[in-house]
Parts: sequence; structure tokens; C-alpha cells
Amino acid sequence: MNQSIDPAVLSLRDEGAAHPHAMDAYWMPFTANRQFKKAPRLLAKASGMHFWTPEGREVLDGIAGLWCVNAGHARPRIVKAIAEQAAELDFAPPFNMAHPKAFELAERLVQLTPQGLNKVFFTNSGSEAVDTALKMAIAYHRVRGEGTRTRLIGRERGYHGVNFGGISVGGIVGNRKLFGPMLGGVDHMRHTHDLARNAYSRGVPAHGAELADDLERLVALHDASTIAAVIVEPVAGSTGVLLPPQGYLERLRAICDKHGILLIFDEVITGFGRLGSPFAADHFGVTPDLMTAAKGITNGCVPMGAVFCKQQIHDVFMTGPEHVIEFTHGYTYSAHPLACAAALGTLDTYAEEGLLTRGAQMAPYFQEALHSMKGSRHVIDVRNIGLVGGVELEPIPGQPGKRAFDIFLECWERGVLIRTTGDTIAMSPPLIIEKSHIDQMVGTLADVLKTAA
Ligand code: PXG
Repeated sequence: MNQSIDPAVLSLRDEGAAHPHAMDAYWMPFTANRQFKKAPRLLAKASGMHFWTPEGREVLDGIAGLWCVNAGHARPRIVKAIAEQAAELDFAPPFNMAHPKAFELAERLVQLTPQGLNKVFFTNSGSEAVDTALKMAIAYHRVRGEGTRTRLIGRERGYHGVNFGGISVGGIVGNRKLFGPMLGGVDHMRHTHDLARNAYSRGVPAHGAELADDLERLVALHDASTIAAVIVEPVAGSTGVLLPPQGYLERLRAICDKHGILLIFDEVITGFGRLGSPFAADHFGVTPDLMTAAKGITNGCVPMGAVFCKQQIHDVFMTGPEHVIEFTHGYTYSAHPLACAAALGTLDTYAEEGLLTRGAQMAPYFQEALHSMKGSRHVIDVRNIGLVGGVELEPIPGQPGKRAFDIFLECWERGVLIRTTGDTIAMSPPLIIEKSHIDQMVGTLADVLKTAA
């Protein structure tokens, strides 16, 4: 077969294989590739609250990997569950077939979700969960006979992953501008960030519930009969840790109910204990119609996402002839056996260690530590909820994001991994964090700020 391939090409291939440390081939996601490859930051090992570099330098994980390793790294139950599953059943087709752990996991999950959200559809990421939820919302209206409801409403600064549905309802310009017109029939509410009125709030800010009335404005513009769903992050992470103003989510829920619009909470980062409750819906006492999750569902160990929906949304689909597929959607790796095993091990670990509510216990200490940075050089706001912290910096004029990124680099050098988005520094540590880790994380950041350009 290889005879038709130029031998020179084959030898090139071999040559490539002979350079396992070359960095050319890997096009890294959401990374400044050229800069990274000049000074790579590699992680080779992880356990508990820490990473180690290939040289053996210890780094405190201040962001739970990427808001996902909620129980900390290399937890024994999860490692064992994945290893055993790989040996026993590596794959089972999810269409027309299934494996027992998919059902077991679904039952376990809906015990944990807010009341009423008792059906779950599996995906492989948060982005896929978002696009699945949007499709489910539009299809729901159609199958129950209101097919004019196709419009989707998102919010400025929203992050809902990177697939076309998610960037269409999302509101981060840098993630949208390269990609053409995206989905039609989408509109956006204003974001809720308001430093003038809410800077240095502890927990949810007092001002801005009235911004939920933007939905009324969009209903007046488009008519409710054209609107399928509204999607928001209850607490927005990627865009820079934005908390909902007091009363905002309740108001959004009421307006959706009034107009028959489905409310979708994107809980990809807030799900599984981040705010000190299993879900943000529990924390705020507001139940959406659909809820997306990912990340902490498997402790980040194996990719998995999920959409939870209310019984009546599911039931509307279960009406046609029984042999016909009700929802023509799904992924080759939906409910993958390794992901299901990892998720079951994760739920056991969360339960045994009380991790889904531990954030509430640690939050007051975390809050005080974060707010001690008020008055530090360049700091213009500190925001916090549960085990999420945001420190917003005054940008360097004409170089947005540079100040925060340089601080990220210096923290990394000093053994603490944080995350930046624009000029906001985000912290979202594993839920097993101890006070000494909080001291180290915030102490390092405060020290770095003292000398930051
Ligand atoms: N929705 C929300 C609310 C998210 O935060 C996604 C969807 C997409 O999930 P996937 O699994 O497709 O990446 C996310 C992802 C950050 C950061 O800036 C946050 C995310 C991803 C990468 C970086 O801290 N959240």
C-alpha cells in the first residue's frame, strides 16, 4: 500500500517520530502558541492540591485545573474506577445500545440536581452540552406545536463554550469576531458588570436586578411567540467572574414564566459544589428548565458533559410512534463507559468528603483573604462567591490583558497557578483546599502585585 507514497515522505515521517519533544505539531487551544513555545510551561504530574513540572517543581493549583478538578487531583476512587472500567468494557455504542453504568450514573445525578430536573442527556464537554440544550429548547417548542419559537437569547459577556450555538448566544467579542454570522435569530441582554455601583461587593452585588428587564425589552421587540429560550451563566467565570445582582435571577425566572420562554442555566463551572451548594440553582433558589454541566461531573478526569431537563420537556418528545427516534441528536461518545465510571467515582468521593457543600464552609475565610487585596497596587475590584474569586486590575493603557498575564506568569514562577481573563485574575481552587493553601495563593498574588508593572 505504501508503494504509492514518496519514500522521502515516509522518511520524513520517521524523522518526525524521532523528535518526541518537538513542539511544532501541536496547535494549542486558547493559547498564544508562539509565546508559549518560546517559554513552555509544562505539567507532568498532579496529586491533591498540586501539580509538578517535569523538573519536579511543585505548583499549587489555584484553579482546579480549569474549574474542573473539584475533588483535587489523582483521587484514588476515581483512578481505580477508570482503570477497572477500561479493562472491563472500553466502549459500548450509545445509539440503540447502552451499558449499565450509564443508567446508574443518570439515576445518581438526578438525585443530586434541583428538584424537577430529573432527566439527563450526556455529552462530552460543556460546549456540546450548551449546543444540545439550545437544540432541545427549539425542538421542544416545535414538537409541542409552537414551532415559531426559535429565537435564542444570551447575554453580553456570556461564555457558553466554543461551538457555533455557544458562541452565537455567547457575548465575548474575541470568541465571536473571527467566525462569521453564526446562528441567526439570536439576541442579547446587557451584562450585569457595574463597577461604579458594585465594586468590592462581598458575595452578590446589591445593584442591577433591573437589568433582567432587558428580557422584557427583547420580548417587546421580537414578541414572545418567537423566543425559545434564554441562556445565562448563574455566575459567569470565563468572562471575569461576574456575579448576578441580588434578585436578578429570580426576576429572569419570573419573566420567562410570564412569556413561556425556557430558562437555561449554564452550570458548567458552577455545578458540583463550586458555590458551596451542589448547583448554583440550589444556591440561589432558582430552578431553570434546562441546566448544562460538565467539568466537575467527572472531576475533569475524563471528558463528559450533561444537559438536565424537566420531566415535561422530556415527555413532550415521547409522543410519536414508539419505534421512531424522538430526539435526533447524540454523540458517539455520549455516556462513554470511562466517563461514566469516572463520574461515579467522583460522586462517591464528593459524598464521602462532603465536598459539594465544603465550599460554603471555606468561603468566609477565602472571602476575607481575597478582600485583603483591596488597596493593593492596580486592584480596582475584588469579587467572590463560594470558592470563586476575581481580582480586577486597572489595565495598562493600550495593552488590555497584559498586566494580568504578566502577573499570572510571575505567580507561576513562584509556584501558584492562577488564571487570567482580560485584566481579571480568577481563582477557583479544588474544593479540598485548606486555609494554608488560601494563604499561600492570596499571599503570593499580593506579593507579586507589589512589584507588578
Ligand atoms: N459554559 C461555561 C459556562 C463554561 O465556563 C463551557 C460552557 C464550555 O465547556 P468546554 O468543556 O467545552 O470547555 C465553559 C468552559 C476560563 C475557562 O477562562 C473556562 C472554561 C473553559 C476554558 C477556560 O477560566 N469554561
